[in-house]
Amino acid sequence: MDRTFVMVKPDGVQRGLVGEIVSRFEAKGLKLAGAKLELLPEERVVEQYREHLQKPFFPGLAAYIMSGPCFLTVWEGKGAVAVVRSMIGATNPAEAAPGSIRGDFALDIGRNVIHASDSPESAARELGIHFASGELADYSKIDEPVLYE
Ligand code: D4T
Repeated sequence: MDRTFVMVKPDGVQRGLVGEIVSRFEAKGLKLAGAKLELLPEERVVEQYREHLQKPFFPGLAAYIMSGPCFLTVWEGKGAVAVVRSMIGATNPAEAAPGSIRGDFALDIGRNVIHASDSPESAARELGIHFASGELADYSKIDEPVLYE
């Protein structure tokens, strides 16, 4: 099964959207494999967003991500990376489709509520930044026989 890393950013936590967001992934059929609420240290924010280090928006992005706790999760399921990316919507919430998380709950690219890995390679990299192997749960879920062909 595929695994992806999903993080509710500090604006999503402050706005009380954690439950709604977790509910959407659960209802889709994805399996929660790890979760924690955490104030991210700067080193991990730099690692997470290393491709953006030289971009003009990076200092503001880093300050925002460290402004309060993030809710970090790992989800498993068939095609989990692409499924979750489509559920969160476009990076700019103004362009995100209604029905997507950013489309329904955000207005500003600098406060877009949620992050999710954009490829299986990114998912593996980001999981390694934020979770130790002992923090991930390996278990069967009772709905698996009816979820999958
Ligand atoms: P994240 O990584 O947060 O899930 O966002 P995306 O994967 O959808 O988009 P991204 O990597 O291109 O951008 C990372 C992060 O930077 C913020 N951002 C981005 C910003 O504040 N201003 C900008 O102009 C851009 C392009 C939003 C998401």
